[in-house]
Amino acid sequence: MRIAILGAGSLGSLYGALLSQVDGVELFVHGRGIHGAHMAAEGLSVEGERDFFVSNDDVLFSLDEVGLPSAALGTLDFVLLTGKSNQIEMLAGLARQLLNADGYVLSLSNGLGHTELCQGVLGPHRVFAATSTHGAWRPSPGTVHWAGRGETVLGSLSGGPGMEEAIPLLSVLEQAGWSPQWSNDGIAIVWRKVLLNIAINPIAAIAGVENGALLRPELFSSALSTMLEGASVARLERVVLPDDSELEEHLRRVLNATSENMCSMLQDLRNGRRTEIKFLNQAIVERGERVGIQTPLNQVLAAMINALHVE
Ligand code: KPL
Repeated sequence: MRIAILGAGSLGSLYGALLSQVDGVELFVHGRGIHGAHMAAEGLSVEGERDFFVSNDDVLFSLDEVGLPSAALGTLDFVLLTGKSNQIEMLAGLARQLLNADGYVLSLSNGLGHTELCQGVLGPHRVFAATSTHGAWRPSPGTVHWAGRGETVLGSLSGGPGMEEAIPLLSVLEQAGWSPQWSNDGIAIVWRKVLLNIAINPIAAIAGVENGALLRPELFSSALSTMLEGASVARLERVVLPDDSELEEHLRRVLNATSENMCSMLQDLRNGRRTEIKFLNQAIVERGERVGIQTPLNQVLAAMINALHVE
């Protein structure tokens, strides 16, 4: 099976590294900048939950600055988009060039709207919903630290492929050690991940703490209230969610599993990168206005993160 990872930052590099260990997978990992250049020149090191090295003899690493390798065009069975939400439209355009006639795409990005952008570029028949709650960050270029085992969930979207089409990828992800789950409600899985990110990311980023610190009662209650504001918007959009106590339990589980991780928003701020706030808390505020409810906690958090952005 030929699989590509496009937008290989921390999470994408981790998915690539584990998939590279599975027999029968031909892997192509497309990155950029100094991390991408290190992977292409010297390979990729993984540390944390597992320590191992991926040689550049075993994986085709390529660089956005150089372009897609022509040998890969039109040959890929599955493309995983792991870039930031604001890169997904561009990455979906690259995926269109890479996929074979029966190939599929999934976007593991955070936030609302990226899956619809993929469907717009590639057509709904090629797109799965997907989420990941694994924790990963980059201590140095060419190295990814796996900072917490989370969950990988794939799901179907209206007009999109179903479980039968996902089985080959689910089986490879299982062999790579990801224990993937399947859902027939792709919209709900994207929202459940968004609810975690609006609760965890801005608070951990502003406080400058690892995820586990949000288990402290005062931070946990702020995170939970922010999450439940988002859940009210989702329910008014007719998204089917579990009840609040189950959402709370999910938040606690992910904070425990990724307690030593620096969330992606904290990493973005520390590295002077634009955050995904527009697709997270800011999107909740805008959608709340559309369905007629106020979301003051999300509004304050979005304003604070926007004020911290380096232009
Ligand atoms: O998705 C994440 C992120 O950091 O963006 C979590 C699951 C919160 C892990 O840190």
